Amino acid sequence: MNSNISYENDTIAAIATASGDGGIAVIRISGEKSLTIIDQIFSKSGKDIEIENYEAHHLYHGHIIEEETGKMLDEVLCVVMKSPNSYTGEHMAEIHSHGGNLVPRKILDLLFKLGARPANPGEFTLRAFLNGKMDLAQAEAVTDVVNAQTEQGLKQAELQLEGALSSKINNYKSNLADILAEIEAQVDFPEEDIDSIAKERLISKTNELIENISILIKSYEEGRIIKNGVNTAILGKPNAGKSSLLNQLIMKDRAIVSPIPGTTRDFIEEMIDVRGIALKLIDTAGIRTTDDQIENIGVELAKKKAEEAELIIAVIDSSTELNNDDIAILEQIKNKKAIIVLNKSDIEPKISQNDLKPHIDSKILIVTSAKTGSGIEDLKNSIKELIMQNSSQTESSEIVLTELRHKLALERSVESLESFLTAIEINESPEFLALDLRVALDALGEITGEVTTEDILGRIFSKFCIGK
Ligand SMILES: Nc1nc2c(ncn2[C@@H]2O[C@H](COP(=O)(O)OP(=O)(O)OP(=O)(O)O)[C@@H](O)[C@H]2O)c(=O)[nH]1
Ligand SMILES: [Mg+2]
Repeated sequence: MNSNISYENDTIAAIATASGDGGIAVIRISGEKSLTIIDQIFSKSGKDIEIENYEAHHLYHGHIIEEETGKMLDEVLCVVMKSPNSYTGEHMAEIHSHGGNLVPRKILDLLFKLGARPANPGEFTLRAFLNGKMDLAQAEAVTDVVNAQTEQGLKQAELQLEGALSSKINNYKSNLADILAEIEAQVDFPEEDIDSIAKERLISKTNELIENISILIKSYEEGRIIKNGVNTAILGKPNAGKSSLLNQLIMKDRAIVSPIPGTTRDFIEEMIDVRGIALKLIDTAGIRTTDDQIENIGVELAKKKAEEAELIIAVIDSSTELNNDDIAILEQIKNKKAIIVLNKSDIEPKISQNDLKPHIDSKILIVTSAKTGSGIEDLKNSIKELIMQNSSQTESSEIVLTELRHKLALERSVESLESFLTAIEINESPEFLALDLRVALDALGEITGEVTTEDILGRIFSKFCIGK
């Protein structure tokens, strides 16, 4: 067990499935008292067996009985898992009851009555980590699997859960530990300089390590996009076809479309998968100067969404003359990652691509018709191209960094390794050199969780759902 973290040994329970309509719900319990509590409410069908003699990971049919009243609550399946061979490493059980809101809730209440307490978000996985069933990077991946939005996001989360990131980090740690061991062997002979051959070797080993870690750090640009998706605002003057474009991209009639300028007032958000990238598309109110109070709120909101967005799709209506509203919008997004869409290509144009050129710098221009769908595939290609332009685009089987916490830890590790290189060049004492290396090693240990604090764990697991 992780030694510097306090560990509550009590028994926790939660409904692990999502609430609402559903055929089956799973209620989970973990901790010392799990089996004795289950024994008091679960009546197995057929031959009676002591709960201690249940076969682990084996589904038993039976009923949940309210002990006080003898009333049958539900017909269920029950599985027990015995410490240490369970997800949390503790005694565990799961009850598969009928779904809906009431039955699982009543079963959970029975568990609470008999001594279990409500599990905190992520507490089952926290226990799995504290009991050494998985390391911290793997535990973090559990919630990434649950929250994955795209195939690629899921793939990365699964890789991390299987330990692909951890094994990379462990590899760095082992190389670093070798260097540290050599330096520490010198600590007892502080008056002797490290011989020059050994010194060169240590420097070259450290450089190689820095290079490898830096490649992983670089992959965060791609990993961040894979995991979190990209906030994308659709901007343009009223009637440009923004809502029509949103509907085309998500392939359903989500936003109201009408020939009346100022149709969209509030913003509308939809997640879509564009060529493997999760986009959070935000359709906004048409931006123009207006006296209408409500429309104005929408316009301000649109501007705010534009500021927050990482990518802008600016829609220009090619069937009307370019006006000041268009130019103001193009001006506003000058320094942003943006694609310009010249829409309504199916009707007589009043604007040519050349008219737009002076206002859009080197931004990508795509001609579309949100009515017929022409140009939409080009738009999707350009979105992917633009978003991925700074990323290394690794093979999909290769692990990338998806977590800012990991990136920051790796950067700290590289910083200390660089400081070690500077120090060894000027023949600093071995004790001093070892210090830098230990800081670098600790930074790596934070990723896999050998070095951690309650605070770090609190922040990580509070993002989980209850029951996971
Ligand atoms: N011919 C043609 N009409 C289009 C196209 N795109 C949108 N329209 C029409 O233009 C009008 C405005 O479309 P919307 O999608 O509501 O425009 P909007 O930019 O969301 O407008 P606001 O919400 O008012 O800002 C509607 O009548 C659409 O049918 C297009 O590519 N070709
Ligand atoms: Mg609209």
